[in-house]
Amino acid sequence: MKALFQTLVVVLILVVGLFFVNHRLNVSEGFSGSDTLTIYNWGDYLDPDLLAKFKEETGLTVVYETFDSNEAMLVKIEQGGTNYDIAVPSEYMINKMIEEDLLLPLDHNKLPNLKHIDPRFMDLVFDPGNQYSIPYFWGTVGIVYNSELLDENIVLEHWDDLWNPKLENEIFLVDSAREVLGFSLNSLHHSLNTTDKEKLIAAKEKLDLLTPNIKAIIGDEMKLLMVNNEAGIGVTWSGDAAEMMWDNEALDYVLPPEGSNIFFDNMVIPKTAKNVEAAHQFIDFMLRPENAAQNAEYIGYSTPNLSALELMDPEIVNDERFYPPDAVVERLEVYENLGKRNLAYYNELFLEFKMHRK
Ligand code: N2P
Repeated sequence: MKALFQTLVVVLILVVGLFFVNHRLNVSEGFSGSDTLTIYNWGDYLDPDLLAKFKEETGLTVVYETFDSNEAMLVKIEQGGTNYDIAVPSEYMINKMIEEDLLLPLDHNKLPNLKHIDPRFMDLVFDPGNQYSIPYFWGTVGIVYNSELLDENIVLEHWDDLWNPKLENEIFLVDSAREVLGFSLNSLHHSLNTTDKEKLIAAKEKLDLLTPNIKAIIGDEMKLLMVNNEAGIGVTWSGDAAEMMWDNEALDYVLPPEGSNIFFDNMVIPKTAKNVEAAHQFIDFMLRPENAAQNAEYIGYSTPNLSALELMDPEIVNDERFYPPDAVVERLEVYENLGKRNLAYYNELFLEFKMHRK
């Protein structure tokens, strides 16, 4: 009898022990279970107070990870090491992920706040009917510059102005293949969706000539460096520029008239998600006007949420640099999903340019 009791106690201790080990492993590996939501977002792309609010409202544990390019995000999701419940890719990548069967169709009945989204941002070609993705932020690629640091004769209006020999070591570039090859293509009056090898090589060679003017090719840290007057010019995304401009009044943002990129970053649920219910809950939480407005005022990107715009500081919403009028939007191009090979070629050229920078 005593032996049986001892055995039972040992078994009980083992079971309880295993339960805790398993729980710890799950937490540290970002495992999504019924009480956990795992989010994969761009760096600096969500007000942390909103995350706290979501946790408090739902009682869920949130695991939050960030990426700095669509390509890096794709690799991580394809590898499947972590089961993300939410990711926030851009349009061409969403299209690619749909094609590769990596996304889960969304249940619009669970998204009552979807009605707040401006119809202009719904039903776009990369995801007809928004079957797989829900608008989060949108923006452009442009030039942010510091009028106090630059010689007053320097004009920054066109992409070609970046190649001015007087701008030696003055430019930060965002570390992203399509953005950098894109503006070089635009400077040559080519589409930033071209798949023509000659045009792409010409754009890459033109970038090589920009090398003396480039101070660094970087990610989110560009914001702090520009705010601290470390360089006069940055080529980056609009919302990052807006945030810099809030902290440094000498900065301004231009969209060159020969064209640039307009992007749409949407929330998706990867097929490997473990907590589909909570993922829908999070999407709807972010669609709530007061939350979308708070997020946009914190992050600086443009919100596609019409009801949120009404709650926001009119100075932000009426700023045409970040909410450009239709006439400007018409000059902008959305990245298309160019297919595996072409995307690889863009990445290859960008890598070559970065590695052989003299
Ligand atoms: C970086 C967010 C960039 C989003 N902070 C560009 N698609």
